[in-house]
Amino acid sequence: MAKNKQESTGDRFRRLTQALTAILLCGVSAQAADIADHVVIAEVLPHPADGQAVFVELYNPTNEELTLDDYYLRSNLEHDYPALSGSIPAYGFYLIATAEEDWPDGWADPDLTAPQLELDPYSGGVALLDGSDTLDMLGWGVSPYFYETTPCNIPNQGESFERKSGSSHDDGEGNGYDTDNNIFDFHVRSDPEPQNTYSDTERPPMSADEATWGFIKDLYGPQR
Ligand SMILES: [Ca+2]
Ligand SMILES: [Ca+2]
Repeated sequence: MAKNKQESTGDRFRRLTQALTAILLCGVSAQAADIADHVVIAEVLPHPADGQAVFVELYNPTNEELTLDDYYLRSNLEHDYPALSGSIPAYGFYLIATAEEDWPDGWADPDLTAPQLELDPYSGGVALLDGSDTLDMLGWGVSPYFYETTPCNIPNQGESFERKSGSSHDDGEGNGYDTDNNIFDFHVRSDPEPQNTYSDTERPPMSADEATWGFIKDLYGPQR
């Protein structure tokens, strides 16, 4: 005859813990998978207001400094496109301006000036290449040269497109969210914030590994 085994409080707690861990890791993995593992286009101001200037800002969501020697930006199929140089810090930024004059006081200085980069203020796009590999694209308006899945809307003058930090945006957590759909991955900033290689770095939302360790420490307390 089968014994009716009573589940102990310890067993129940263990099962509950396992279930909670699984739920937590599923959620965190989905979030971490949407953070790019390469340099991305982080913020673009295609249609500056008076007193502003056109810029393209890049972000490095990885934990290592990356050299930009083979990196290029393209905004148009016919024009020459500028080669980048130098490097971008881990969790840091790199700023490209299209003109040397009229750069606003109070904005971070551009790391590179690239007059051959022509951004259309109404319907345009920009692509980031590493050698012949296209790493990332952002487009806006109607039928731009470059975009991912669905372009962003036509920008209002003075508003930038900023890549989000995650499925919801947190200003201090970088700009690494990349599902390859521009309309979901970017939001509009009414106060553009160009950041350069000297700007404070911003870590993307925590990785699955960090989340697992945090959860285990919370569960068992600090090691003695
Ligand atoms: Ca992308
Ligand atoms: Ca920015």
